[in-house]
Amino acid sequence: MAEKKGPTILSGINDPADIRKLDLTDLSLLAQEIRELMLDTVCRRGGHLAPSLGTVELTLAIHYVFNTPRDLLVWDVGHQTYAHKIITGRRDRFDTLRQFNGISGFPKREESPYDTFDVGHSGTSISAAAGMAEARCLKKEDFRVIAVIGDGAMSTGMSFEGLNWAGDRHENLIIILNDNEMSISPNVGALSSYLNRVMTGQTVNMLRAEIKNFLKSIPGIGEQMLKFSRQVEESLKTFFVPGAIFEELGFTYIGPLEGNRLDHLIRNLQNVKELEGPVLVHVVTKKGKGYTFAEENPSRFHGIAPFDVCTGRTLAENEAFPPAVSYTKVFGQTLVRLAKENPRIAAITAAMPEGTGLDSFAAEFPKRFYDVGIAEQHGVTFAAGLATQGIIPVVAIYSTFMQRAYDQVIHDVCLQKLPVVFAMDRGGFVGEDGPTHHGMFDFSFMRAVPNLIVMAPGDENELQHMLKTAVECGMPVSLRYPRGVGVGVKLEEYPRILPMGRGEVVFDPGEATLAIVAIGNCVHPSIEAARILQREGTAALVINARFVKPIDEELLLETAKKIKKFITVEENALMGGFGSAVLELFADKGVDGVRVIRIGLPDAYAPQGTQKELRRMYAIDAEGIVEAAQKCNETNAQKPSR
Ligand SMILES: Cc1ncc(C[n+]2csc(CCOP(=O)(O)OP(=O)(O)O)c2C)c(N)n1
Repeated sequence: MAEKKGPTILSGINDPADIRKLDLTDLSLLAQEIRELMLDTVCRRGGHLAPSLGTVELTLAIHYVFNTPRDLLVWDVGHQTYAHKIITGRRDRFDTLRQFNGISGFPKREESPYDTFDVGHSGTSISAAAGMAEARCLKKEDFRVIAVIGDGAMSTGMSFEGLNWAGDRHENLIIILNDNEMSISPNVGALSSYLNRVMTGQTVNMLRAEIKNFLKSIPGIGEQMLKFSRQVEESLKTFFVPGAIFEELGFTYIGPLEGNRLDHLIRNLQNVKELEGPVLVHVVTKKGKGYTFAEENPSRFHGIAPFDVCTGRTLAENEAFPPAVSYTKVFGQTLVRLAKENPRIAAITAAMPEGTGLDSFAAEFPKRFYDVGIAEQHGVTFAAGLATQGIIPVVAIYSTFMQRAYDQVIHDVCLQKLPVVFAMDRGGFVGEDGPTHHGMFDFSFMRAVPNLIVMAPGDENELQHMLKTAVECGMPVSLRYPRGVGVGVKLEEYPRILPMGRGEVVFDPGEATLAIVAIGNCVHPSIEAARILQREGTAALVINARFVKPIDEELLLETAKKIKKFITVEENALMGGFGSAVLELFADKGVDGVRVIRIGLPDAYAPQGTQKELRRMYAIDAEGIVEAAQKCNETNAQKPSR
């Protein structure tokens, strides 16, 4: 990286208005300085480096040409907005990126007037921008609305819905398609292939060749017509425009533009600004631009943990003793193993083969592996279709993105009792990606669905058993596990089937006066808490519930006969979650005199921070469980005796 010398151009940029005063040379230098700041920050903080490196010129050009924040700039996903953040008054706070109490890695309305829409999930920009354009009309105001969307996000159902709407409304709306041919992994699907043909000029050439062949084949007059067609070649070019698909949908198509060239972008955007109606600007950028490791491996640098700039290796990879294996890895390896034994198992991802750990499955069983693109809804119903034909689909989608496909879970899978397994990674706190990405609702929303079994393993070893149980039970199953490494327990050699709906006592100090009933990754902190409590003189029994549904009624009711104080622990919203299931059981069965304290997430969006910080903040850790137990003891002690 360049040494810091003297005042930089960036140090004088406090607002996009400052950018509009620069000439092209200084703008190019500014782009370089922004990249340096990004690299310097992300290598320490982690984050979405490759997407943000690719959009530096595009960001500068948009703010240069348009009158932001009066003109509204709407980003899709928002993981490519670091340059936008840096030039819109957040340069000095950029070092706090993704940290607890720091600036978000995504646009956030409360952070800046330049952030017009909170975002983190793909495919929202066109609809949100269309809504803003409509509001402009209702309010009789005059400003531009510009949505920036990647080629991956363009493939979501929502984007198609938005295009379908906006193309027919004829409102002024600019959609900038940032095409880098990548989603997180290489992009998939027919739209992606089409864009690729547009970029390489194949569509125009193919059509031209086809027409020429056709003309030649007409006996007698064909050759003459061909001559004539050469004369009208120019008009042919414009007739068979690249991007015709968008033209047909009602957009004026401009492009493909070179998205990492400031002069080219600025000149073209200045023209676009004058156009009326819906416009689609196709911009081609290089993901990871300016940092060789990211250019060469944009998937790896899509979202990266802290890393060494010189080697491109993450700090964890540099450690002599790698940490315990991740849940993701155990999931991926176990599925490969199960699929070897059972040829009916298939795996589906929605654009996240590496993130979900399905890359190993894809390598081993390419014919049984499906990357459907950022299309969670399609992925789930596609799985339902497979299941009707005797296939056992395992749909690996992060908890937060499964929210997209809730109707498909209810209507297409569970209503028909189809044996689809929903493997949901990133259940609970996701960490630095923050509120858009925490998986804090799945126990609640999955629990409510009839025919669906809801389970969560207490550790990585149990994940193996649960996956085997899930693929063999012949029912729809929701299986969630957390982001990150497991607790470090030994992995048994053979995954086995667990008894359905049965929990397990995992810590019994004898003569217990308190029962801690935990689910998923809260089991181990509960055991740790019980050990601390034991030293303090409180005997606490710990139950690994394993199943949110069917809940182990027998174990819980038997326990409630002897123990009158319960603490439930979950990394999920308290509303409708696991603790609620326990309360409902006790209420429905008329269990009297049992005090239940629920630990979990309150009715609020959790902020960003490390998982550890967030667990401390919400007291979903051993310390929090001990505090709850003490509170439970105090309230009991304070109760007036009758
Ligand atoms: C609904 C949803 N599913 C999955 C993701 C995870 N995700 C984040 S970015 C991304 C790829 C986006 O690709 P593209 O829009 O082309 O942007 P690029 O990163 O290439 O700039 C994916 C799959 C998400 N954010 N939202």
